[in-house]
Amino acid sequence: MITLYTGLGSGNAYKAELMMHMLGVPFEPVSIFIPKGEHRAPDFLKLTPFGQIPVLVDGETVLTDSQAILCYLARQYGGDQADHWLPMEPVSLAQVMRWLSVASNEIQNTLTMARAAKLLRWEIDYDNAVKRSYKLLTLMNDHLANRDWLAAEHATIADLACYPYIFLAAEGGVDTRPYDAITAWMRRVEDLPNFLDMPRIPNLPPVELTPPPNV
Ligand SMILES: N[C@@H](CCC(=O)N[C@@H](CS)C(=O)NCC(=O)O)C(=O)O
Repeated sequence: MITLYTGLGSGNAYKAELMMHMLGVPFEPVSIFIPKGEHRAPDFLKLTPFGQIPVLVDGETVLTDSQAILCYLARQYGGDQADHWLPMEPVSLAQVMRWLSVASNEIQNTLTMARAAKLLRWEIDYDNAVKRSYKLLTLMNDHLANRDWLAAEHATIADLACYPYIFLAAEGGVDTRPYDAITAWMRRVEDLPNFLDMPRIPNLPPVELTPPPNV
């Protein structure tokens, strides 16, 4: 049985949960509560010195990083859909990797940071994170204007990697509603077979949305 170290509110951990749910792979969740510092506990740091969730343990295999975990799940448990989720043909593989990089860099450093500033009171330049979030949303909206999926003609792990923190944008004060192509893409992701809604942190105080620049 797979064990997933996860945590309520973590978009990165949700990526792994979503993929396993969609593939019908059973797993046992172990909750790590970051606000209480459980990610710094010695036993957890033995699993990952980075002290981050998610961590996936499958037998002898211990994997960290949500993008890496998505790759593993697609190829190990994707069955006859493995090539769909993560194609091995060089150009298609590169297209998927490109958007996995966007998930772990551009999205993480803009939308995720704006949310961390609001939710976890991280001391970052919030206005700059919001400004760069809107710049990224504009780029992604343009990219999706004439295609259904980020990296291929069908859904891939790139879509699952990019979805969570765009879905959670409002918790960081970022308004995705004016971005029509992104909104339509999110609905397509949510309509995928066996989609799992992200469990939400209850009773979050409302966050004031920063108006987006003209789109
Ligand atoms: N690149 C990693 C980032 C993981 C990450 O930042 N996890 C957050 C929760 S969403 C965390 O554990 N933060 C605690 C910390 O960095 O100290 C991934 O994509 O999984």
